[in-house]
Amino acid sequence: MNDARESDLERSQARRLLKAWETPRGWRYWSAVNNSEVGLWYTLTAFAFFLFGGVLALVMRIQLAVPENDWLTHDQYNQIFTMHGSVMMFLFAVPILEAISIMLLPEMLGARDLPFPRLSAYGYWCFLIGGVFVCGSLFFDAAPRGGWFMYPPMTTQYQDGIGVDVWLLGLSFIEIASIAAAVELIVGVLKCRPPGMRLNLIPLYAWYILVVAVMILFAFPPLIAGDVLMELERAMDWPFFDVSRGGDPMLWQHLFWIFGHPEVYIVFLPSIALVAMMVPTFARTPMAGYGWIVLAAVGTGFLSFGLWVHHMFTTGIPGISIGIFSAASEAVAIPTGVQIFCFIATLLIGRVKRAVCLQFVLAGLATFIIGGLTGVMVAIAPFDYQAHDTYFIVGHLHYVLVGGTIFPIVAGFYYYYPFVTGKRLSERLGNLAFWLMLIGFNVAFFPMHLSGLIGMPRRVATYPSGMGLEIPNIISSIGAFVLGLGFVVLLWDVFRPKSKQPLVRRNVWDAGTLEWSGEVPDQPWGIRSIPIIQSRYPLWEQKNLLEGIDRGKFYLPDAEEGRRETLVTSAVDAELVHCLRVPGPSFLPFWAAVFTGGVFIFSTYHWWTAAGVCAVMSFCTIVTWLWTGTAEIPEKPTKSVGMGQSLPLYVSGPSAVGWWAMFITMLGDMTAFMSLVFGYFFYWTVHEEFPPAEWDGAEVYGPGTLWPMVGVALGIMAWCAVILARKSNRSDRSIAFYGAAIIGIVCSLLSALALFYGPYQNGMDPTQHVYTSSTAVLLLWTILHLVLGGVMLAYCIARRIAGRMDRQHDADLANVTLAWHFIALTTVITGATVALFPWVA
Ligand code: HEM
Ligand SMILES: [Cu+2]
Repeated sequence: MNDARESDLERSQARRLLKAWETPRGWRYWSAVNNSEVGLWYTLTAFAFFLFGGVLALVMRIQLAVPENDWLTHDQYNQIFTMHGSVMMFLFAVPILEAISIMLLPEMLGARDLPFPRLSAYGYWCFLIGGVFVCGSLFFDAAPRGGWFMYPPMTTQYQDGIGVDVWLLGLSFIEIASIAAAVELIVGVLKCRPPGMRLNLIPLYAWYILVVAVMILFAFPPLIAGDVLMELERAMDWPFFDVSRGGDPMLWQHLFWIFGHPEVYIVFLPSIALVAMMVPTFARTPMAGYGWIVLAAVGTGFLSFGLWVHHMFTTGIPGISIGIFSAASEAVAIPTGVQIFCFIATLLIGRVKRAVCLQFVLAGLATFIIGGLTGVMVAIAPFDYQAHDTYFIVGHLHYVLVGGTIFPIVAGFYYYYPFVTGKRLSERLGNLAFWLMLIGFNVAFFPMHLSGLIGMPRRVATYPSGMGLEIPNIISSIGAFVLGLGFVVLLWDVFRPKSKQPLVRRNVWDAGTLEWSGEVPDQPWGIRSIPIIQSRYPLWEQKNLLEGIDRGKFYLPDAEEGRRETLVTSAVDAELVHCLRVPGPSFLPFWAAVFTGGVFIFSTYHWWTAAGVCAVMSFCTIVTWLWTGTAEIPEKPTKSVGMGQSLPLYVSGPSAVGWWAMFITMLGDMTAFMSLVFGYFFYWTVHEEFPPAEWDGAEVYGPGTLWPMVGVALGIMAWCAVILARKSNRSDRSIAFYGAAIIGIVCSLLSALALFYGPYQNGMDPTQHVYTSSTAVLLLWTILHLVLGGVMLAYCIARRIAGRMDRQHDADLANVTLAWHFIALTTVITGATVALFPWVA
């Protein structure tokens, strides 16, 4: 081919590609689902919540500036600190890191998009709606007042109003969005890498995000389970935390901190991940100790699940637990130290270039280390007895959180600003913002350690004069405003007009990782063609890479059919598996989120009819979305993806990303369920007689043995029918398929009915005692899953009738079968727990 014809071809390919990936215009812009749009909205929204939380912090510091201040009432102050903590943790720290990942990860992996763009969009809209709802409550004097960890019985028996429900339902709704993003990110890292990018070549950021997303998957469900229990207690009077009926508030503390401690690392690790991308760039050398960092990140993730009891040292738990958890807490300093040493080593080996980003990175590491040291102090139980619930803790936690998340995120903000906008932030203003923030932060938070040691408790609206608390408090308040000023400078720098400033050149920082291969201004396709990767820093080490990418020399240079496509590769070696067609813009995720939000929001006010209507609407929207947007049968079995390769357009079972998403979701689901089971056995350990024969003079009835066992038997039959349906579909015996699927539906519904009938017939009263309520919650959970399993089967039947599923194209059925393995397991565990365990107990 001669040059002219070649460039003609390149141009028409690029035109088609652009058309396929075009961002919708006008009001349709909001139907976009592409990672660069959704990631950007997500980031900006999370940042807005940060500013809101920051303003609340300043309001608190005004109140606390002088002793015996009555500017705020105690009740207002309670709402404000609760909202500050909850907003910072749930609406800022976790979402912003997921947001940044949604935006950056595909670019780092040379993918056109994440595998489930509509899921990201759904997660975003859920986050926005839930966040506005939770924040809005503050303006109607309806905000939660129980602190960010909402301890019962205070929040179940001693607080009026709907504040606690706003917290439980609003935040559970947002946690679902967080889990959705986690699923997306795990599958993204494992399955959507460019060919050749084996696990040991992936950017460190992707490693960290993988670890964090897995942590979210196992940390959030226990909290959701706790939320379910507390909301059931508040709405239906099921006494999980009510001691007078055998409940125990300690279960909440366990579930909360099984989530709460990993949470600290969930927000810390992704920030460190940003640091791990910036350090090599500014040191101009690959990161030292890649393997060590990965091991340390994985190790931190594991260890962080074994530390939660250090938040409960003062609750009267046995000395042996205190000893074990105290030692484990100190141990986590080791992997954290390893990572920090690797960063410092890299900076020492390299030729460091000065930049505001790097200043923030270093400030973040130093601040985090100080917070880590006070952490080592409070992990020693006798010291914790003194410091617990004082301002020493407030000092400690902010050193960790601000050093571990805020400074690195601000650094990342400077670093990736040109990536997103094509413009640069000013180094001069950046320097000013840096010093204001660093000095302001230390002036604000260092004195809190002292006021805490003097004895100032946290969560108090004011303090008496004459105890030596005046000076540290006024200094703290001044520091807080200096810190705030630093953010004002940053905001000014972001919003000041930059139309005169020329666009930056491509790869402004001369970085080595793939996200910087993007053109300036950025093109919606992400990357012109997807290269083969052989190095951790391809832009430094692979010759002529950019030229090849731009000329469409690598994979997927074209969109012949006008569809959005990306590559799916194998999890370990990143060998090509299939060409995935990802869905384009749609308002369905938006409406699905609106209706799901309605369910949670109306439930807060106990408007059950409206909530029910929303539930039906959200179900219909989600089914439409799945029906039209997933597992579509392609017009041809394979397509050529460039470089002489041809790949299948449809796969099902473990090669399909949908299968992975289902598997991961079910792991999270199972974790929530196991937390409920944990609750049941926890109550067994705290009671001498469990189940009790009688309580308060009345007999206690359980669910009996017969009907739960019938339920389990029917559940297993349903599961067998599902497997049979899968087999029959594969061998194209359609009568057998329909028959088995219908039997599956009938059995699953009957099984649900049997699980309900046992307690009903025995006269079990869930409000009577924690035994009956914890039995009832397990049954309820299982019944809901069985019904859902039935609905999934009905969906498969409809798909086959409509010709959207057939013998080879059976991804839907493969995923439903996978879900059924988990549903069957849930049913068996529930049966064994509620019906058989009482015999041995
Ligand atoms: C912007 C500067 C900040 C200031 C001036 C500030 C100030 C405060 C103050 C004074 C309290 C104590 C309230 C009390 O016990 O009475 C507090 C609590 C808290 N802060 Fe901050 N904070 C800031 C940033 C952050 C950030 C970035 C995070 C998390 C990422 C955070 C998370 C928390 C949490 C979890 C609590 C505990 C709330 C509770 O006791 O329920 N803060 N903050
Ligand atoms: Cu902890």
